[in-house]
Amino acid sequence: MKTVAIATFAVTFVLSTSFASAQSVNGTVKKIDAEQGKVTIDHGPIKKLDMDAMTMVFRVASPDMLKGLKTGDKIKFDADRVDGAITVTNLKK
Ligand SMILES: [Cu+2]
Repeated sequence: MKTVAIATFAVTFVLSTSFASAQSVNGTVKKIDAEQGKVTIDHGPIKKLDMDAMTMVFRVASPDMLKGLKTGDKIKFDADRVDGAITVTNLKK
């Protein structure tokens, strides 16, 4: 039965990773601070961070993520706690 157990684990792993990557949050860019590497986003609920919808400032993992972004843009993003700061780890328009 060992093979069955391994197969079950593999399926569970694939399902959980694809679920995690589908967890993008919808938001609207309210303000961009490229110098500080920060962006203010009016965002929907973020289950992972136990957060309701609100407008707040995020750090960005890389300043490059702010390039081509402007106030009013609708975005999809992922956020996580990095060194104690809520950080946008992935962002797309
Ligand atoms: Cu928030």
